[in-house]
Amino acid sequence: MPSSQPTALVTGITGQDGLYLAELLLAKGYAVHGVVRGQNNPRRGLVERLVPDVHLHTGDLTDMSSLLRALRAARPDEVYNLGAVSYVAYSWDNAALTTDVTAKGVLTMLEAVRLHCADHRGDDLGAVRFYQASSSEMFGASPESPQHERTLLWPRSPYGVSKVFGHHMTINYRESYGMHASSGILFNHESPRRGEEFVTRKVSRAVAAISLGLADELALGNLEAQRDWGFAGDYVEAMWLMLQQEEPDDYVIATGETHSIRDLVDVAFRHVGIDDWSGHVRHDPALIRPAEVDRLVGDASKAREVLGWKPRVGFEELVSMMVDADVAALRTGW
Ligand code: NAP
Ligand code: G4F
Repeated sequence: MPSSQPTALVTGITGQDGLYLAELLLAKGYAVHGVVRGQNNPRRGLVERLVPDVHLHTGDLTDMSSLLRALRAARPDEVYNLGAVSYVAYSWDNAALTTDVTAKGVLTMLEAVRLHCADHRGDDLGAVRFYQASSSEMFGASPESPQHERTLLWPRSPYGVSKVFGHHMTINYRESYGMHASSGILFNHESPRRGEEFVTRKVSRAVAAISLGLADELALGNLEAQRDWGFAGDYVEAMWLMLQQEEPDDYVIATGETHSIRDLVDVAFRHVGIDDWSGHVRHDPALIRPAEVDRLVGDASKAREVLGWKPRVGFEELVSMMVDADVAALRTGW
């Protein structure tokens, strides 16, 4: 960490994790820069409202020169590559786009950092530390449980395959060029800022609406899949900790507990006083995925031992927090 004010550049700043990470870094005294894609991006205003001190740059992970410009303007000590097409179900219908952004975009960003260091940082590849947002989706159908850093990767979707590419490319840049490049293999993490396409937020939003008499039904796909769900605010702290280590490395970040979608629905409905929710939930076969990841549960002992990281928010607290936030938002007509 330099003695002057540290600087970070974050791709995916408009997403759930980007916002929590920006808040964390600002609180730690960083100058924070973010990459926002597209013209008139509707989420740009959200970033400007929630984290007004962040400096925004227009850029896209598929556009190398835009990333080089952002790097030159920010001169970061740390780059957090959070940008991705991140919705697994969408990745089957848009497999080529997912590959361009979620897979090749990682290579483009790594290469942009390498070129930036060569041209503007005295060829010092250690001048910029790099974090890659890898995913437990990479484990997919792996028979091992719980999953750890050396578990076989067996992705089950174009998204998962793309994340495996980005993960190995990050390791390869570390091994080939000595870059300080770390990869966080994060299990599902959620919050009131989670996109409404993901199951936790879809459930919290619908349960809140049903409890207020604004809706009656929630359509869901596979209720039996199991996920290791944590709180996004806890997980961005792990990202930061990885880049504070002397040596770059890969870490699983997880709670070590797994719950089914059925458990999630049950906890959410019980939180608003509805014990028998069977009449409110409809099974929609269209929401079943071409290939499912049946069960994820992570072993984060390495992160606990090396980073001193552990999750603070438990499953029931997380679900209650999300339902309460959606009730409050719906009450104010948001
Ligand atoms: P998210 O809310 O979906 O945010 C994704 C971000 O990527 C958004 O800011 C989005 O911008 C940006 N993006 C999409 N296409 C881009 C492009 N072509 N160029 C630049 N940026 C682009 O995801 P999240 O939950 O915050 O997750 C952050 C990262 O962690 C992602 O890489 C995700 O795959 C990974 N991850 C997430 C979890 C989880 O459970 N949340 C677990 C493991 C790994 P727009 O707002 O403009 O769309
Ligand atoms: O909430 P999900 O869409 O998250 P998924 O597929 O686990 O992916 C998320 O976590 C990954 C980490 O493991 C990230 F890398 C990724 O970017 C993303 O953030 O679905 C969770 C489970 C699946 O098994 C799905 O089949 O919920 C099941 N599900 C059942 N009904 C549903 C629905 N998922 C969604 N989104 N919508 C449903 O109606």
